[in-house]
Parts: sequence; C-alpha cells; structure tokens
Amino acid sequence: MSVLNYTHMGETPLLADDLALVDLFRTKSEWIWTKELTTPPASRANEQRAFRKTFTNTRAANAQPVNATIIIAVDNYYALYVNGALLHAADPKNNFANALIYKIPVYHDKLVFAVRAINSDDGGGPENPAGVKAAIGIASEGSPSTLYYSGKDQTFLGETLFGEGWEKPDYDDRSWAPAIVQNGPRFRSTWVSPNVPTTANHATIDPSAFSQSDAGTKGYVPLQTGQVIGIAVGTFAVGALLAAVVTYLVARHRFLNRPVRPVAPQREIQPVTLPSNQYSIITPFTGATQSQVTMAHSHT
Ligand SMILES: [Ca+2]
Repeated sequence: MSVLNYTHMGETPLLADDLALVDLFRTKSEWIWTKELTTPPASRANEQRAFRKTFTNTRAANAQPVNATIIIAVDNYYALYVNGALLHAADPKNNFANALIYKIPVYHDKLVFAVRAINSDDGGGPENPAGVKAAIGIASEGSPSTLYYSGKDQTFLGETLFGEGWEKPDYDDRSWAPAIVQNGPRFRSTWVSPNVPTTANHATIDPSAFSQSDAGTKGYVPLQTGQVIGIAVGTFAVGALLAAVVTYLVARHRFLNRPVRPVAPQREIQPVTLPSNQYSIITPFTGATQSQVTMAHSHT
C-alpha cells in the first residue's frame, strides 16, 4: 500500500473566519497526552504516542464538510495525518513554542485526525514534559463550522502501543483511552502559550487516492477540475484514436478490394498514430515524498 501524502501548496494569510479557531486554540485548548506512570506533564523521553480525533458528519447531505483547519503544537514534535494521508511529516525542528496551521479540503463525512507525537530528550531529562495542543475547525456547506479543541473535549483518544494502520480512518480505536489533560504541578511553568502564525499552510490531495488505498471511508468523492479536464482530454483522445483506426480500416478495406489495375501505382497506407501525450489520461500529482522519523526507542 502506498503512503498517501498531501501536497503542500504554500502559505496564505489567515482569514477573518479563522480568528475564532485561533482564539479557541489560545484560550481553550489544553495540552493532552496519554496516561503515564510518570507525573504529568512528564513522560519518558524518546517515546512516541498516538492520538486520534474523529469527526462524523451527521448533518444533511447539503451540509457536507468542505475543508478543515488544524492548529497544532506538540512537545516535542509530531507527524499529522488526516484520513490516513500524511499532512505533516515528523520534523524534530518543530517545537512546542510554535504552533502551525494547516488548511485542507475534505471529501468525506468521516474525518480522522491522527497525530503521532514524539517526546524527545530536549534537555529536560529522561522524563520531561510531553503534550499535544490542538484546535480543529471543520467548515461545511451552508452551516456553521464544527470546532474541536484538545482538553475538556474528551473525544481525543490516545494510545501508547499502536499497531499498523493506526492513522487510518477505520482503524479500531475502541480500546484507546481518552487523552488526559497535562495539568500536573509543573504544568503552568512548563509551557507558555505557543506562538500562533498569521499564515496557514495550504495542502491538497487527489480525492481518488483515498478510494484506491482505503475503502474504509465511504463518502462522496467529487471530481476536481483537473480530473474533469483529464477525463475530457482522455475521452477526446480515445475518440480521436478510434476515429483514426476506423479511417485506417476503411481505407485498408478499400485498398484491398480495389479493382486490380496492374499499372496502378502501389499506395502505402500507414496507420495514423497520435502522439502519446494526446491519449494518455492526465495523472494527477499524488504528492511529495515523506520523510518519516524512526524512533530508536519507541514502544519501550
Ligand atoms: Ca518534551
């Protein structure tokens, strides 16, 4: 199974609609983690934890979710997936002091936001603060956005030992426990409020990639403009190719059945071929290579 990747399109300034989510992140969201044997907010260094937040659209068909915005900061860094597709590869250069914002189109009625959070040995010792702080906004057609935030919302699930496919939408997370708020004695002095950028990272993905690799998410999958053009070009090219073949066959038939005239010059009829780029259906760009970080001491 190939790895699904979002394709990053660049940064754009935040819109007025984003301010409510930014405010939620700043004022309501809290640092969450899995329940540990250590005293919160500490967790063992060089270990990773997995978190999942599931959204299921229960509104009418005319209120389909159309895009999502995610604000996230992690102590210390993270990989982020939406419906199994990698949106942000684990990057040790990230840190808890600086949040990042992502904006993506969505194509399904069920959305699973999955975070693999890594607590590194950042000078804080073998047990040091670990946490995920996030706010998620899901905009739907013709209805108010749905907003989530880590903390009091107990629907963020966490797990210490997680198996293959843990980030996939239909992964069975029923044994996962609600993530806990990291409000131990060191909490207030540990984290300052992370910086929130004024721009969002826009990313996109070919919706057909989901149906090819993960049949679990059943939902509408609208065609993007590029695909419609691709299919149109492809259909036209196939039609042109068939027309060329028919022309050739008709001509060949006439040639073979022509009256025999020994003195007539030989005619050579060549099949008409189209340049390859005229009948290959445009393949949508499927994304960049991910750079995964392998933890040396995971699951210990
Ligand atoms: Ca840490």
